[in-house]
Amino acid sequence: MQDLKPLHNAILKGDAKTAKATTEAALAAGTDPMKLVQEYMMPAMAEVGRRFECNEYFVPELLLAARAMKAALELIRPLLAASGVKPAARVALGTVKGDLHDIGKNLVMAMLEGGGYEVIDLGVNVTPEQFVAAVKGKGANIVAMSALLTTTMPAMKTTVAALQQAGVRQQVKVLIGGAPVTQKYADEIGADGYSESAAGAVNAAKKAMG
Ligand code: B1M
Repeated sequence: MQDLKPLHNAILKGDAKTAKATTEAALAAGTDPMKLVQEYMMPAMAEVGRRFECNEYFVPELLLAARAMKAALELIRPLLAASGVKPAARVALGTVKGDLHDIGKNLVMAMLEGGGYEVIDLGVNVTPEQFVAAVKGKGANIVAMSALLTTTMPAMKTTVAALQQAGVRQQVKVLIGGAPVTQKYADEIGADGYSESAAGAVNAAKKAMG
C-alpha cells in the first residue's frame, strides 16, 4: 500500500506540485479517487482551517493550501464523472454572492457529475440574477448553492426570493449546503434539499427530483 501521507502534507504546506504528483502516482497505482478525497485531502483542509482559527496560518497559507487542493482535485474530478449516461437533471451550481470559497462547491460538482447530473458551473460570487438567468436561459431544473461564510448564507434566501419573483420557483428544485448551513436553515428559507456533504448532495438531488 502506497504511503499517501505526502498528499495530506503537500496540501497542508500549500505545495501544489507535490500534491499533483502524489495524486497522479496514487491514481496510477489504482487507488480509489474517493479514498484520496475523503481520507487525505479533506482532513488536510480541515487541519488548515484549524490552524487558521488559532492564528498559526493566515490568508496566504489558506490560499496556497486551496491551490494545492485544487491541483489534486482537478485530476480526480473527471474520474468521478459518469460518461455516456443521459443526465438525470441539469444543475446550476454556484457559490453565493460575496463568497469566494469554491473547493466544497467543486467537490459537489464532481459528485453530481458522477451521479449522472449535468452541471452548469456558475463559479463563485454568483448573484441571485445569475441563478435566475441559468434557469431561464439554460434550462436548469435544479439550483444548487454553496456558502462557507455565515455572512453570505442570507444570499441563499435572497436567491430563493429572486427565483420566486422571476416566476420560476415552481419549475426548479433548490438545494443548499456548505459548512455553516443546516437543515433548519434550509427549512426556514424553503429550500427543497440540504446536504452537509458533497456525496450527500447527490441523494438530496435525487430526493428533491422525486
Ligand atoms: Co475562508 N473561511 N475566508 N478562505 N476558509 C473559512 C470558511 C472559515 C471557517 C475559517 C475559520 O475562521 N475557521 C471562516 C468562516 C467563518 C464564518 O463565516 N463562520 C473563513 C473566513 C473568515 C474567510 C475570510 C473572511 C478571511 C479573511 O479574508 N479575513 C475570507 C472570505 C473571502 C470571501 O469568500 N469573500 C476567506 C478566504 C478564504 C480563501 C480565499 C483564502 C480560501 C478559499 C479558497 C478557495 O475556496 N478557492 C479559504 C479557505 C481555504 C478556508 C478554509 C480553511 C477551508 C474551506 C474548504 O475549502 N474546506 C475554511 C475553514 C474550514 O472549512 N475548516 C475557511 C474543504 C471543503 C471540502 O469543505 O467547503 O465545507 P467545504 O465543503 C464541504 C461541505 O460543506 C459540503 O460538501 C463539501 C465536501 O463534503 N458542501 C455542500 C459545500 N457546499 C455544498 C453545497 C451543497 C451540498 C454540500 O449543495 C448544493
